[in-house]
Amino acid sequence: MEQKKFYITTPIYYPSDKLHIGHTYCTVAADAMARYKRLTGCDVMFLTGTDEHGQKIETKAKEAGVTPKEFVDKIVDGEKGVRDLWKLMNISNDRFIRTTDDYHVEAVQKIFRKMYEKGDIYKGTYKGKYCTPCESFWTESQLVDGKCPDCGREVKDAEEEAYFFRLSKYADRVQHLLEDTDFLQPRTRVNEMVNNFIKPGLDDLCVSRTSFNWGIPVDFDPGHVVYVWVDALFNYTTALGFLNEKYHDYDKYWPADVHFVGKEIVRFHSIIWPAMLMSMEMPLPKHVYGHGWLVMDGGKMSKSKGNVVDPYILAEKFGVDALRFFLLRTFPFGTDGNFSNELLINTINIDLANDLGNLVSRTTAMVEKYFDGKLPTEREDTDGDCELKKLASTLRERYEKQMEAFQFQNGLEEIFKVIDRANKYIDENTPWALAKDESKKVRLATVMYNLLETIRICTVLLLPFIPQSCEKIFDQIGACEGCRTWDGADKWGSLCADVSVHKGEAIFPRVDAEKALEELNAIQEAQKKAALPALEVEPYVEENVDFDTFLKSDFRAVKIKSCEAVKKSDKLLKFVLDDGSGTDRVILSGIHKYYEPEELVGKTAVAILNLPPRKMMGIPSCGMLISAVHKEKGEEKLHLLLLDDAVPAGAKLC
Ligand code: ME8
Repeated sequence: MEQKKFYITTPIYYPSDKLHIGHTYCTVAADAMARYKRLTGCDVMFLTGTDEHGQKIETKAKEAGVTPKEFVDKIVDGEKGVRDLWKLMNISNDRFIRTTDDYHVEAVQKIFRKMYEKGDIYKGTYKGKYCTPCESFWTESQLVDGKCPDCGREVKDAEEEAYFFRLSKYADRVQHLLEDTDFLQPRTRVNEMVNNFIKPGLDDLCVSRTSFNWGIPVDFDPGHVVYVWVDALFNYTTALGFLNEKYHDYDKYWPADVHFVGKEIVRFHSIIWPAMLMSMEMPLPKHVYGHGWLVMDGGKMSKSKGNVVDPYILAEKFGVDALRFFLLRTFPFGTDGNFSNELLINTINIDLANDLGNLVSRTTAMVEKYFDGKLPTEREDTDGDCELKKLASTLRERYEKQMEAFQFQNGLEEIFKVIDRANKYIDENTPWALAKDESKKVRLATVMYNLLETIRICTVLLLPFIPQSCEKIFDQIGACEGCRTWDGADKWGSLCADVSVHKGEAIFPRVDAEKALEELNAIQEAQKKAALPALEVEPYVEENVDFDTFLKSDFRAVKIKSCEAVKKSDKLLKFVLDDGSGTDRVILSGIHKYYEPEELVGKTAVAILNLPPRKMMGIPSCGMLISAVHKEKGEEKLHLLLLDDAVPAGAKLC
């Protein structure tokens, strides 16, 4: 029988910043799917990569004082860059594409020319609204409150000579694809696409730019670069060798079985992408799955809000498998999920440390203790064993159903139902009591074997999620190569009857929740602070004061004769000042947070004198010292306005 093929892709990421846990989510999901399909015996092609052109990258590179290519090279290939992150997360991609790779550039030029020669790309003038961060053109009717419907930011009027793709020509065929097939999943995304984008009328799509250079040049019209989304979407085919000589797997793997994409780019993948493929007369991918976002406190993660979560920090603290597991166990793939550190720690402690980890360590410890690590081969099954055996030996079927529908959370839920049942089975059978009675040794061995078998089956099916930990569990329970496989996962009794276990260290140590939370919260606070503007000055006053009023303000140079903290006040300093009048003046000022009294004595400051006296802590204050205030990284800073000591007391400031 011919081996089944499976081609899966992630979106290719913009290397405009370091990737965060939200980006990791989709790649981990795609990796679990790819591993699952390999486990079932498929010949898998798993592609990821980076989408490196466009205005945003050009602008960021300019800000950083480097070329766009140098800029993206650092984020893609540099330390803790995109490739490093996927290595860390144990991502098993078969290929990695960069859209700046020569073979891709040449292929996109050929694709653009083909659609042009066919008449599906034509030259016109673009007038419309452009969102620079999203690199998207919008019509007036698509804007939400006059802003970009994707990111909510300001759009600007844009007009340029440009090439257009006849998207409108394919509207009916795309609508049929969405409504009448299972191309786009989950189904809930279909209405949104049809009602918001297709029914209001699909305009032709602007597919070239002249306002910046960092893109693939249109080879027959210099000055134009290919719209970044056209360039990016075709990566799924050029990475297989479509219209290039770098690879030769296009016929083998295309069409893709599934593109995993985030919900905000479903529009590009379910409308524009199929329309362009139709134009190119290429087969369409079988599915596009639009997953939800990981949000923080209800909002999308973004560097400017300082609420991005760094996967490096989490992986280092809790382990890669724990992080992979958390992402797919906690959130349904199709909808948004609210990330929190508490949730992460709870999932690790409850599912991994308590349920799975304990099951493995209790079972292996008992086999070591009661049988010196090697089970005898005789068995004595009872009716009470049937439920566990049945549940475990039919698990693969239930799990498969969920995995085929990309329902990772449900697939894991099925496994954990069996793990829970196995833990209960230990309590029901009380092996420690059986061990006390020599005549119950065979029964004890049976209970142990049933537990090891259940663990083995669950571990096979956990392989796509926590591959490194599964290998450790297999080693601990003495699973032979043959019983670590998909075929072995629905065959009860695959484990050798006289199996030897090797209890090792705890695979998922319990996390000290309080300590870990404190550390993570401190890191996130620091991050939020770092995201605040470096310098912030008080808002400017719009209202004018008339000149005469201003002249009435009596600003003078004053010498600080003495300065002391006001009793029972954290903030107030009491200044005795020489204002040139011959009589001491007392002013209180709430600046103790910024200055120690001694450091100000003898200095020449500025005060406004003709304010009505004000009592503070029972002491009258006659005037006000002038300071400069601003915020630095959100923290208030104050500098008392000091003059050259040559300025005499009483000199008027005007
Ligand atoms: O969109 N939760 O690149 P990108 C879940 N280059 N997913 C998230 C997320 C979050 N908090 N934040 C981002 C692009 N993502 C294009 C793709 S494909 C031909 C071109 C997901 O780096 C987002 O939804 O901005 C998207 O699917 C992916 O990360 C890449 O986003």
